[in-house]
Amino acid sequence: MTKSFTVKPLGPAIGAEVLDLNLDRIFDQETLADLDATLVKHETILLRVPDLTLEQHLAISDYFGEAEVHTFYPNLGKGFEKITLIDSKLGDRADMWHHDESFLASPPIITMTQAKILPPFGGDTCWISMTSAYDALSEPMKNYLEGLSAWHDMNGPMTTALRQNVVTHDRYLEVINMSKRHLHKLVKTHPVTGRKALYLSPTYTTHIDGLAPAESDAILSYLHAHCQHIKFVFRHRWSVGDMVIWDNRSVIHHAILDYQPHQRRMHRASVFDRSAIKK
Ligand SMILES: O=C(O)CCC(=O)C(=O)O
Repeated sequence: MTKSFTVKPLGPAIGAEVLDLNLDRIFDQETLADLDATLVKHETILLRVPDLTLEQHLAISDYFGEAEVHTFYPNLGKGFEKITLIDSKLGDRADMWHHDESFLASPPIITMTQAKILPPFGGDTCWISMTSAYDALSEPMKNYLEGLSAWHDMNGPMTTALRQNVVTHDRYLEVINMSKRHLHKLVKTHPVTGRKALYLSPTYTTHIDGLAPAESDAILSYLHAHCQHIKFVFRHRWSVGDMVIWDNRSVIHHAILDYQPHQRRMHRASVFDRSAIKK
């Protein structure tokens, strides 16, 4: 059977648009498997699907893994708890580089976000290919990082959001009290492609285990600057109905907060690896 869509790469390392996708075939296992393969290859893919229903959004997420109820963002409720809401009117903006929920032991592997309300300008999202950033390091640096792990902690960015007074204290204090943090390897291998990727973000990564604070700060700040080189970045200007799916095992992302006082509202679903849940 021929593929039910075509793929247009949007950059040399990261980003591709899925064209001519027939939504009637969105539930075909073959179509979903092709989407999965396209995602893994291009790390971040764009679908223009303004007619996608909430049920279809959940059906796609169900193919990729076990959809979560997000740790701290609100959701649609009423049977749609697994559709997370990121709405600037509620104070949620995601304007920081991060892997989704890397403070968890098994963070979501894939996230799919659809634009519902957009500001008249701005509000783009950017993704960094952490595989390309890894590939561009020297061999001695790759060897040095190989054995290292770093802590990812939820409380830093939550406390910042509280200090900025953009979210309600009840909601975020509850989250801060969960005090979630986890130690992850600094270099992870993608289970499908076998490619290595850096695993760190200025948002959640607090320090490299076992290093003196000054050593850890110096290496993390070098790595953050290295990853954020524009040659590793894919940037998308949203239209209402666009859905972007990204592979958290290969990319970090950042939504640009340059549209105030306008509203920006996104629906998103993120999924855990089912094989990791069973362990
Ligand atoms: O709103 C966006 O564009 C990105 C949202 C985000 O960071 C997330 O879903 O984790």
